[in-house]
Amino acid sequence: MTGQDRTAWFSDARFGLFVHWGLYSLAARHEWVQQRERLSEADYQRYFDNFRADRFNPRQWARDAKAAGMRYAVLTTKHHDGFCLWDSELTGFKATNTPAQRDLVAEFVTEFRAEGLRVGLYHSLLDWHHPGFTIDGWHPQWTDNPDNTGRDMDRYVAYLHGQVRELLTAHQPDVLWLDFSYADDHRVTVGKGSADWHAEALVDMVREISPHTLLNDRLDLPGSEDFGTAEEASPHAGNQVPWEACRTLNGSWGYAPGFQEWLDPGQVVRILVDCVAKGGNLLLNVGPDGRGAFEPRAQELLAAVGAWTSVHADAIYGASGVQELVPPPDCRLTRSGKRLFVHVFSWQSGTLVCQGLSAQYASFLHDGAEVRFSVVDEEGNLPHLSNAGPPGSLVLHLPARRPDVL
Ligand code: FUL
Repeated sequence: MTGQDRTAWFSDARFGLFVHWGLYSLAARHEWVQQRERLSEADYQRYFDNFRADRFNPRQWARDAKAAGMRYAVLTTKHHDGFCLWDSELTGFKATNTPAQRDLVAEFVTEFRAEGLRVGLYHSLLDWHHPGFTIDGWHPQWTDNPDNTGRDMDRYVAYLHGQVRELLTAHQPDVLWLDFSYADDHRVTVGKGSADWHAEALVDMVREISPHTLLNDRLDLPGSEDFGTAEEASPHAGNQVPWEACRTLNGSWGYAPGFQEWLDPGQVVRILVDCVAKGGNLLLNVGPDGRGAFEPRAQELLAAVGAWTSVHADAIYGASGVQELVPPPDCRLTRSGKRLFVHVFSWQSGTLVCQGLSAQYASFLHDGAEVRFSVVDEEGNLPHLSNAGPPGSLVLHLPARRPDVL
């Protein structure tokens, strides 16, 4: 299967859900809590012993994602702490050995697919739990064993490949989201790039077992990726490969109620539009709580975003970015076939001058109401307005009040 065949659905889908869930969700203060607070294995074991997942309802997660207008979802099967959400035969450090006693990945895949969503699996290349993983400068126990005595990266890599094989074989995911290599970090000596993960063999295995699975770019093996990733930012326009920006709602990927600065639905919509206008996707994260539920405010936010995406679907799904035109100030442009969509981020009542645009008809997308327009004459004037803009510019006549869609 060619890369383009594989990515067609992805470039149409535009909007997905990222889910970070694991033992760190019980600590409730960031998914890197083990490293940041230098927690001992014993400290961390308490979360394993109390991981019940009694409010885990993946059908509800899928419905919340669908309500927002998301078309796919990516779940952390294992984050850097090494805890596995599925029933891996290669470790005892897994959800089926906690009080939860459930294969959470299998349930997630089944329920999301049943709701018509594509599924992606995030899998960490790093592993702070595996005894073979060569400790680096970010590891909680690094200071205890800086020489990595007794550690064996080959053993870890065999484990990593074996686990990816398990996931691919069981689920043939639509996306495999590996995370991450850190080539530019001077504090670490391993995990810096593709050689440490035996990345070529890993990619061959992915292509062989599950040819339709999309791979991200975090193996640092140029040419192997189906899409690029950006974190907490949108890349500039003009990227050649498909790309996806992933974003937190409040600065933490894992559940962290203490992180109070949340994006509001309007900000999320603008981030989504900005991504599409630049030719990319948005993967928006929700960190379920320690019992497996989405917080009410996350559900409310997803529903509010969905109220917008449902009436603006034509401008998002299957739409592309517009590189060749300069949008009016604080606006974004997306296109679908012959239809061009002008997204007005800050409302400007009166006239909105759109240079380089022409139109036969203009309307609001949410309700189909006509938007009247004029074209600037050769002297730069409109019938009732001089110096309206460059000759030939399309001028939209907007109502004083912004339509109340969000
Ligand atoms: C990063 C990770 O270290 C974060 O915890 C998170 O998973 C983010 C999406 O990728 O590289």
